[in-house]
Amino acid sequence: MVALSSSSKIYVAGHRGLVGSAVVRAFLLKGYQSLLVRTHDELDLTNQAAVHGFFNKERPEAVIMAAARVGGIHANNSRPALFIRDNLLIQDNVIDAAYRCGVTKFVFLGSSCIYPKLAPQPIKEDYLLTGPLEPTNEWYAIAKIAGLKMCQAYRREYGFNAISLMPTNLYGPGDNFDLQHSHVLPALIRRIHEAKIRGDARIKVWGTGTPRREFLHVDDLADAILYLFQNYDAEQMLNVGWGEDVTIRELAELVMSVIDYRGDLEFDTTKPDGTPRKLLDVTRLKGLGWKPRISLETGIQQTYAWFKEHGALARL
Ligand code: GFB
Repeated sequence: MVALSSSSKIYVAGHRGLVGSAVVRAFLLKGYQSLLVRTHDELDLTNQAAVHGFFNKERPEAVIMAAARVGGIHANNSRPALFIRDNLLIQDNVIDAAYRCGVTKFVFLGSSCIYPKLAPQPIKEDYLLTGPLEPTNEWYAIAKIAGLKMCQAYRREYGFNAISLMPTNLYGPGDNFDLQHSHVLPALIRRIHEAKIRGDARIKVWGTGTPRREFLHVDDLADAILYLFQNYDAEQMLNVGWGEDVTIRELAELVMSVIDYRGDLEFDTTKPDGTPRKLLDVTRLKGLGWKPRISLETGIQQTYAWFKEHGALARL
């Protein structure tokens, strides 16, 4: 295991996003004092020269790669070029610069959408590249597959110590609550909250409500990242999930009960369902000694409290 101390310089890429901000919270709490961060205005990660210049100057010892172009089903489906271009550029620049500047530990983050649309459930890491992808997010998925393969290739050829983690659908404080471009959970929190305030009799839910999704609180993910940062140094990528999933209808009902909204659900079947199910098999991660703690109900309560305090447009 690579020895990194609490004073090691660790670059958290994407520290203002949902994942990056949770990583910063978790690492600070654990005593890591030398976190290096840059806003998008300070450093454009799609700019190769800027990224290499930054690494040459700052020479971080470790990197948590939480920077990515992300969004929900509509954002992915409507902006294929943006999603594949930005993600390929960002990860290519950061992985290569980190290797060239002697980074001794690199954590790459992917997504459960890298797996085939109709993969057997729960999805084991070995099912990667065994079938066609879900069309609504194949551009993002292809970029993420390229990222994890790049990490494996750099490990094999150059001995670069990169690990890759594949989180399931995430949510939590600092999420994007935009009604068009966000993921389902923040969209439902906002839509149901606003419907309650207006006194609407019903709310709209995209799709049929039958797809199943697994949700992991971002503070659990940050805890897993910290644990694996300290305890895992291998090529094999790891799924990070909660271990159970719910239908979108069940999710909407849970959010309604947390918000105490008594209206009806109306399903807008002109909107896509996406993949029918993507429950991750987390046997490997459990075997390494880590498990999540924040139940979906507790996590939604906490995220709703954050949303009420910060508002729809707030990011961390
Ligand atoms: O969270 P979501 O956008 O992403 O949608 P995916 C999950 C499910 O919730 C889909 C339904 O079946 C949506 O149709 N849904 C219902 C809604 N109401 C809404 C709503 O108001 N907003 C949204 N966004 N969905 C994403 C990928 O797929 O998952 C990304 O596109 C990434 O690439 C991410 O992998 C984790 O789970 O379908």
